[in-house]
Amino acid sequence: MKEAVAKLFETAGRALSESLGDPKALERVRVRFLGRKGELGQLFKELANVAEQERREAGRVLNEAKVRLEALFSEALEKKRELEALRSQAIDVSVPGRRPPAGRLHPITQTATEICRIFNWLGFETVEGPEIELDYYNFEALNIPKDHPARDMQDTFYISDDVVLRTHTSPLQVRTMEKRKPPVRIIAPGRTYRRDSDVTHTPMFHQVEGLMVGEGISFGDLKGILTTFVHQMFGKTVALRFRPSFFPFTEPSAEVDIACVMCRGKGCRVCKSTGWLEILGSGMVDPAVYKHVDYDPEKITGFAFGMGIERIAMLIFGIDDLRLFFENDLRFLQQF
Ligand code: 2NM
Repeated sequence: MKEAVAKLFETAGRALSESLGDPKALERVRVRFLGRKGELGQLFKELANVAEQERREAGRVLNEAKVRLEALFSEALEKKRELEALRSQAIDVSVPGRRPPAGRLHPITQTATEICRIFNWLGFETVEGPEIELDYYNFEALNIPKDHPARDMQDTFYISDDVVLRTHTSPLQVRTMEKRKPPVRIIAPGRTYRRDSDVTHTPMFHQVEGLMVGEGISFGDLKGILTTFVHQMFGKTVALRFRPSFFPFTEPSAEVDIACVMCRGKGCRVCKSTGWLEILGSGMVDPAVYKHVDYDPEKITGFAFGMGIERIAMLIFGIDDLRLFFENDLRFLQQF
């Protein structure tokens, strides 16, 4: 009997290790040895043929074998479950990664950021302020009198008699001068609003305005700073010119043109055959503005400038329709 049991263990052990990877085979092996008509059961039946004086001992051996065999199978079953768990959790490190969808900055934001970066590098501090503004800061303090055409109901969104949506970011320059003593060197980006809507105008658009005031600031400083800006923004070889203009808050005033970025000055549809593109307005701050912020116009001089970001972005990126910036079509935005 002992030999038979030892033999049983030997074959069972071999069968077990051969069937480990395969759950069905494992069950087959279990039935073969431990099932009702299994090999161990067969040995129990043979107990009847064992000599009486040895039967007790043989029975003990068989019972012990049954316990050990069952333990062996449940161990194998446990191992099999662990293997399956590992297999189902396995990570295939060779599968190519999936890139998470990433957003990006709107081309208007990119352009405004670049403009501010250049002026920050020139020592200008970026300031921001309210889009809902007092008539006083938007017009009065900027030397735009009550009967000036810029204040026309046609152009301005009025919230009440003395509150408007800012039509430019200049009110921020006034607010900053009111708070700080000269010298002041600031750049003010932001949203601006005008009652205008056609192919080349949207009721909301973006501006960057700058201001540099202090003792002894001249028109030469204006030309130097704005020339440096144009060279940084559009390239060092681009031609530019200062052309006389008018703004209520500056005197003298000048607009800056650059040689057309499309035809390099030869004349095309973009520059309307002039070879030049207007990109910003500027001038020496009118003494009337200093009176409103309690600066002494006898001591303090300075210049200011302003530009539309949409226009700059169109030139930089070669976009021919302003409205594309406001449609939020991902096919358009993903190009930048
Ligand atoms: C422009 C053109 C010229 C300007 C003036 C001022 C202030 F507050 F100092 F008077 N801020 N911005 C200015 C001057 C803006 O935009 C085309």
